[in-house]
Amino acid sequence: MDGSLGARAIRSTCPYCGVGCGVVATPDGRGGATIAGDADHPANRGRLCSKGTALGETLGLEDRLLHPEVGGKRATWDAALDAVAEGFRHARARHGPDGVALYVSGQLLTEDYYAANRFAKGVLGTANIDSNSRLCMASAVAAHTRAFGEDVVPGVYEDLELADTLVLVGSNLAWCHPVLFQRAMAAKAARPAMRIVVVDPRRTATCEGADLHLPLAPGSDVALFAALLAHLADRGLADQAWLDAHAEGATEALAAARAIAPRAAALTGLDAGVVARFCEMWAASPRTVTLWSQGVNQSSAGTDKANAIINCHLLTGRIGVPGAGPFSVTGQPNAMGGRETGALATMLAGHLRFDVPEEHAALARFWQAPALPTKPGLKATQLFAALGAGRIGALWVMATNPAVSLPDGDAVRDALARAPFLVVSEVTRRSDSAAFAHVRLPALAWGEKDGTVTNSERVISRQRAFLPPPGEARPEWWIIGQVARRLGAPGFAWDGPAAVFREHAAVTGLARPAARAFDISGLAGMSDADYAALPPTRWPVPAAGTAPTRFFAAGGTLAPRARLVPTPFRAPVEDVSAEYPLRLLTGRLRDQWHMMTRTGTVPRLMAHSPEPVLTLHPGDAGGLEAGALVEATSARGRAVFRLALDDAQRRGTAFAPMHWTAQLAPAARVNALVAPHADPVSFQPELKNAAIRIAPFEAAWHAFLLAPRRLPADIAPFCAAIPLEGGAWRHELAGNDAPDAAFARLRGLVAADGAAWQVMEDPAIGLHRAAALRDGRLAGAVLLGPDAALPPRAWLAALMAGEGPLAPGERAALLAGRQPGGPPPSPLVCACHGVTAATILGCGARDVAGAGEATRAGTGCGSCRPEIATLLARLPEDA
Ligand SMILES: Nc1nc2c(c(=O)[nH]1)N[C@H]1C(S)=C(S)[C@@H](COP(=O)(O)OP(=O)(O)OC[C@H]3O[C@@H](n4cnc5c(=O)[nH]c(N)nc54)[C@H](O)[C@@H]3O)O[C@H]1N2
Ligand SMILES: Nc1nc2c(c(=O)[nH]1)N[C@H]1C(S)=C(S)[C@@H](COP(=O)(O)OP(=O)(O)OC[C@H]3O[C@@H](n4cnc5c(=O)[nH]c(N)nc54)[C@H](O)[C@@H]3O)O[C@H]1N2
Ligand code: SF4
Ligand SMILES: [Mo]
Repeated sequence: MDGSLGARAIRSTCPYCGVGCGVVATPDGRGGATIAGDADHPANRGRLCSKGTALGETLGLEDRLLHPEVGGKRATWDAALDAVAEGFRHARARHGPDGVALYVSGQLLTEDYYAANRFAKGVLGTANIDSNSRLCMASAVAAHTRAFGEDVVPGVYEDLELADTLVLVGSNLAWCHPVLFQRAMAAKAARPAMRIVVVDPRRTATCEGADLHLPLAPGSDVALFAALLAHLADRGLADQAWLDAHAEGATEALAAARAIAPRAAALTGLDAGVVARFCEMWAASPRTVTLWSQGVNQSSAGTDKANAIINCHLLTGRIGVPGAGPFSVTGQPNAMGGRETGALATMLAGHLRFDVPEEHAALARFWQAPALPTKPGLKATQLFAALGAGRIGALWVMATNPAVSLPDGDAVRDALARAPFLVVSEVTRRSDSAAFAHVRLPALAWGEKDGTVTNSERVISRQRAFLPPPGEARPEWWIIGQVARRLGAPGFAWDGPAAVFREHAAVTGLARPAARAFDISGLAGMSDADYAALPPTRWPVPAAGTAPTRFFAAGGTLAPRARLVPTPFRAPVEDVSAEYPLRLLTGRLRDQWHMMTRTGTVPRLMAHSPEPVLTLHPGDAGGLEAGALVEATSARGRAVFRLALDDAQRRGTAFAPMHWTAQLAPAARVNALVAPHADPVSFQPELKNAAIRIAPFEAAWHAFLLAPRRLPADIAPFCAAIPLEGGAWRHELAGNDAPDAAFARLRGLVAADGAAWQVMEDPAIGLHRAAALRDGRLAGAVLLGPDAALPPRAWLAALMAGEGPLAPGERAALLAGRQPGGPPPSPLVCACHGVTAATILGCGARDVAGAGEATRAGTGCGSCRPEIATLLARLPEDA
């Protein structure tokens, strides 16, 4: 399968989640492209989710960083590269190799990741290179390594479809790995006996397709899987022959599990009958896949949680066979690539180990790196603590936004502000972290860069360029190589990504004669043309011998032997108290990607959840009303959100999204609340368990403001900026100054010169409304009142994009915000076809398929299908 298809279409890979869907991009010749699913890619066979479908809308250059900057001023590449080299030379001379660092990302291509790791460990001689994968996959990596001796995902996606029971633990698959979820749902539709179980404190969209939901207490997964392990042994399901041949540690692991099992219901807060039912289902189904994600990994017991899951598969030998196995899904498009290149503080490169002298020596020789570090470096949270303490003289951040994504967010921002020398490689000018940088380097973005990524099932796919490089943006591997050579390093003379890849592939053969699961040395001799045409390729690809599709197949060899690990129960580090009575779970929304630098400016993707919302169970609301602004406070900091009430939320917990930053909603940065407590084995921080309290956000006024452009997000103590179709922006605001003064100030910001204003004010009740008209069209509006109960926004927002002059009736209705005779406002459900909840509820259909036929809702990417089902389920029987 070649990269090019016909005249202009190019195959590439989606830059978002670890499913790694293949796409076909057809550039329009004007800097844009249409994006479709690649029917030939094994991950998705043509499917895409809402984010993948909207990729074509993220290609604009408006916010792009297009030129290097030094000290906030545009610089030539030579000057910028000299500055970076000099900054690192100086810092290393002053602080030693432990006083310089790189912080990188699972959104780098494998080639970039390889170059960064060789630069840090081989040239700077520091192991201080860590990745945002520390916040994401570190617990899975540590658990795999403990259980299998190496970081290996045994199974493949097809196993999800072949399983009789699919257990999803701490995974909101419907929103976060939508195409995998769709594959699982299609398998269940074809084989209704298939069972899906969701283990998550919240009833998420993923539960819509589930047969059983276990809303366990946050952090208690180890207790559930301890109960399961004991149950499996009691039922005589331990596969003794398999254990004898392939594994060790079963006795100790079982003893630890038996010590917890009697308390499983109490510790998980689940009904004992539900725990028993779960154990029965798992036990009765030899073909079981237990898939996990961040509800497991992002925990101070993350590694134990993952090993508790793997233990159950090892005890029963349910691993490495079609339809069975533990399955850690990766988050980022190239989370796996970072693990393969070893661009983490705890790894060397290519699954080579710090603690094996021959492997260390082989790599030092290969890289001509006499100063190759001999022990692990600082992990993400330690790295930023060291930066704050003045122990890091130079830091280079690539393709990640630590100011927002790391826990203890305010302290991280302070550390970045105090960094003696900070380099940020970015694609956007609007990143919270780049704002602190001394040197900003413009990197190529998706669609422009060229290389490989590896998805959750070990399939290496090409990301291919289909757009020309804009401005002076350059590939990351090139930038790194230029700095390395300025520091006098040998090597780094690559003429393209293929050369980098070949070098990386060669490293994976260095462990020989020791056996290594991760071996792609068979690709080390690939020609440039082969690389250009590389079809999706699952590792391993050894230079000689056969490559298994699944690792640890029964009867196969395990090298080294698998290990069951005892996992004693530990509660989350922060406990709730009278002062902080709620547990805050954080995570993702369906249509947003991380810190929103790409998805946050696409109106269609912002329409589903336009504002940062904190969700509580109605029983925990304590008189607070949905739609109000609330302030969450923890021992670390505070953040402000719009309140939603939902009985899908577990009592005693709150949920808030991770996505908002200082760019769009400065008060709603959730990591201001989260402490940097980390798992003692993986050092992955506990991002899902902050103890908080909620109080009303005291505001003298609330408002929304429509403007033809985006306004700075610091115009009010609470601001959430929302892009609208047609280029205008909506700003949800609240503040504490005098309402009339705020109103005048906000009107000034709309600044519609020469506009005619309609104004309505009743200061006695704190009501101030104004709409600006230019050429008979709505050019801006400020609607301000004493509380959050403001007029609806949808109609006015649509008018901002309208073409012709307003009708008299429309003009008269502007300050009421309601279209004369129009439908009541209703939230958007289907982002692909713009279908609202009201339309779906009113269409007469009773099921998702019927609603699709009647309204097209759910017939695009399908990501909203669980939500449509939930909506329809709420219809009364006789409706
Ligand atoms: N739409 C979208 N998709 C994405 C991303 C995105 O930003 N947006 N990011 C990608 C990335 S990098 C990642 S890592 C993945 C993450 O994918 P997921 O891990 O599926 O997503 P999260 O929302 O972080 O968390 C999953 C669930 O864990 C639950 N949870 C919290 N605490 C616990 C617990 O103690 N036990 C259990 N069992 N569950 C718990 C939460 O309620 C939440 O529903 O998504 C990827 N896909
Ligand atoms: N509270 C809480 N915090 C979390 C999580 C959580 O669940 N809860 N999840 C954690 C997880 S799993 C993850 S993965 C992290 C993600 O957190 P981050 O990595 O900080 O999130 P992104 O917004 O994806 O950051 C990527 C940055 O790189 C830029 N970029 C995009 N493409 C390129 C490129 O090609 N080259 C370069 N140089 N830059 C590029 C983007 O503009 C963006 O600023 O957040 C973590 N933080
Ligand atoms: S599931 Fe969606 S976000 Fe993930 S790779 Fe596929 S299209 Fe991209
Ligand atoms: Mo992640």
